[in-house]
Amino acid sequence: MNAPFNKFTENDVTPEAIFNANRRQLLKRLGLGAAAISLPGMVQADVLSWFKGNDRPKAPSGKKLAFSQPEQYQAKLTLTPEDKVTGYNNFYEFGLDKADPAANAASLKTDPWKIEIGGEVARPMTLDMDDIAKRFTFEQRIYRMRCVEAWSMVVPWIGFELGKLLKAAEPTSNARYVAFQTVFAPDQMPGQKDRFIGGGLPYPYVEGLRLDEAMHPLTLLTTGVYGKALPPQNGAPIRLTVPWKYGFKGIKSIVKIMLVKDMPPTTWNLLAPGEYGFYANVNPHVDHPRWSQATERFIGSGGILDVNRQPTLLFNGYADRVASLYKGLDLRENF
Ligand SMILES: Nc1nc2c(c(=O)[nH]1)N[C@H]1C(S)=C(S)[C@@H](COP(=O)(O)O)O[C@H]1N2
Ligand SMILES: [Mo]
Repeated sequence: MNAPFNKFTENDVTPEAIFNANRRQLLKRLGLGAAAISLPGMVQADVLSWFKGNDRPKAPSGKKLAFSQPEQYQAKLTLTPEDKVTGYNNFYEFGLDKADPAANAASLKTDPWKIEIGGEVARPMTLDMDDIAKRFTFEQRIYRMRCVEAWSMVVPWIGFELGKLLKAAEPTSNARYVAFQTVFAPDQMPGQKDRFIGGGLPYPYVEGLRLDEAMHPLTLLTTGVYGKALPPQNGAPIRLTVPWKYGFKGIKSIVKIMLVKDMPPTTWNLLAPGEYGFYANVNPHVDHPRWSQATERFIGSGGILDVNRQPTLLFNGYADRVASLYKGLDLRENF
């Protein structure tokens, strides 16, 4: 992403860009001066350690979850390895570097946890994670995941349809959008306290969906990954997964879900409205103002020399399921 303090784009830090470059040359090439060379977090882990593949944080082992594996959602796609799914993250509350969340997010207290569902509903409710496990059955769904920064993964998430929770709350006829909020806990989330650590985003992180998007069966509330409860860096204990949209829509560590009348504010849109829209549907034909979205770098099992560029798919490959939601909408205008 491109917070004010994150001076280079994802395209500048692809393996291609750093091939044959040592740390100093790289920083120079990125136009960063001597001061930047002392920025250890941003550059070293993402660019150097990460794709060397040798000093990633070990995947934490969360609690095993009970879940089914519905055939239609066990896509036959090459999975991104677990250590990358749980070690290469965006969670700016814990820092801007891809390795920061895995290193720092254990400070977040995720148990006990309460999530409030309210606003334009007949049955507002507050649930803890036990309530959620009792009311909803979890399924594994293998989904493509595409970050707006033009990298992608394939992830075996575990969760349940957001629509089932919303139905239980009984949206009123006024409800047209759903607004989500991440926990605000500056004492546990250094990025919420310090704008240099948190990239200058307004916190708490907020996101939103149109009600029909939220009710779509592909839209998940996610409680686990790789067979276990979510580790904190992936948004424990509960986060959103909307597989046809850019990753920033997948708000983590949710405490509040409000049904509302008007389009709610969203964090990246507040920061840079010309770059990150409300819809954020994955679309190879609508470029980010500063980089192409036509292709993406798939993060698989390879190391620094493997450059897995592949074409970006319209709606991230889910067009047959979701394109009808956007009939008559100009996708370029509503990016
Ligand atoms: N609260 C919060 N949620 C967030 C983010 C964040 O910084 N804070 N980053 C988003 C972005 S940009 C992406 S790509 C995904 C990354 O999810 P993952 O780390 O589980 O792959 O989380 C999204 N949810
Ligand atoms: Mo992202």
